[in-house]
Amino acid sequence: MRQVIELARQGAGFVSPNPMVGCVIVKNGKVLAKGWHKKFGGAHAEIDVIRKLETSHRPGLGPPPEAGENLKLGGLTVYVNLEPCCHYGKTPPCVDALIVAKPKRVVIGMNDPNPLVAGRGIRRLQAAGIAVAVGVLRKECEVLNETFTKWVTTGRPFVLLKVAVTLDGALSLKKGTETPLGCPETMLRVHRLRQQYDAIAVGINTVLIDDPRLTVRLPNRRDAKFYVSTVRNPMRVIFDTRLRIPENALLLRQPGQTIIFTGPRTNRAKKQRLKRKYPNVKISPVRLDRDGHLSLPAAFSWLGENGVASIMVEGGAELANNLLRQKLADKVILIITPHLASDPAAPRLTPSLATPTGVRSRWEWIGSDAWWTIDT
Ligand code: AOF
Ligand code: ZN
Repeated sequence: MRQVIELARQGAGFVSPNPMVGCVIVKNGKVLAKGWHKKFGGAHAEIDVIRKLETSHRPGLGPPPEAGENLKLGGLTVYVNLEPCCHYGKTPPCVDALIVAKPKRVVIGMNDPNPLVAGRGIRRLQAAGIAVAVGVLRKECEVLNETFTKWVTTGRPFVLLKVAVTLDGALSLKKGTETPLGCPETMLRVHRLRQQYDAIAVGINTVLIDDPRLTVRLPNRRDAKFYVSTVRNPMRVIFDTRLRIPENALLLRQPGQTIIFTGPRTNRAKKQRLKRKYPNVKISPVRLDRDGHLSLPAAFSWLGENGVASIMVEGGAELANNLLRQKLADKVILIITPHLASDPAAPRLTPSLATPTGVRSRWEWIGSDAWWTIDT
């Protein structure tokens, strides 16, 4: 199952809003074939691995027309981190292919939380006389697909709030200045995280102060220089109640899609200009909440409906505080950097952050920064 999870992880950034799924087929303790769900809309992990095995059983002939056909899986065990699906989505049900292939046993990490599956896949396998074991490395499997589970059960994206703070808890060194910079190891890890999330969000003040690009920039293996990813950049999301975004903001000119959430009655001419100049920018009106802020639940619902299963909120103070106050963050990462703010007026996190202990909160050293991860 550990191998299955590692295989599944290779789909990170490519399969969302589908889950990451890996699968291996084992005989007498030996792995015969491995596969994983590689890309949204593509073959599921079970089909990928069954086809591989079939191709190796029929040299030169390629896979048969129906997955699982002509394959004697008798005596074989299938390991998969998620319950095989039993519904027609973009692909036919995996349980059908498994029932045709008829392995001796299917070992499953966790149930599929998708209401269309939710236990029915397991029952179909059992009804076909296949032994099923569920819950192997369940916790690890659940963590692997925490964003999928949130999205498929609520229709809203999993929200990660990531904030860098100084030793004395400030979100910037002085009022109105840039956020404290993490060490190089932190930066690298943040960009890796960005690549795994469907969207990155900031409030308009962060755009006005930092002029961030909000792209994935990772080092090239050969020369270790940092490049903007050509493979995948998450959607950029800007919360901008009064449409104050500068028309030449750096993030507008980056590859990938940008969504600007605005309140009602914003400057029509500016909207038109932005749309004309940047075809990959979408401006979406959102209702205001009682405090006059953009309604975060409404914005998240809109994103969820548009296939965004996960979002990383990267600042600034106002957005972070609103998220915490409304208890909308599913996970919080506080990056404590070795700086001291010189200004008592520098912004801080104001809502109390309950401090769960044990498995739900952990500390790590990343270079010279301390990362505190809290599952809320
Ligand atoms: C599996 N194996 O590798 C994956 C599963 O639209 P589709 O056909 O891609 O179906 C998507 C749903 O199927 C998804 O919501 C989840 O319930 C399940 N994903 N199931 O047996 C896989 N990716
Ligand atoms: Zn499937």
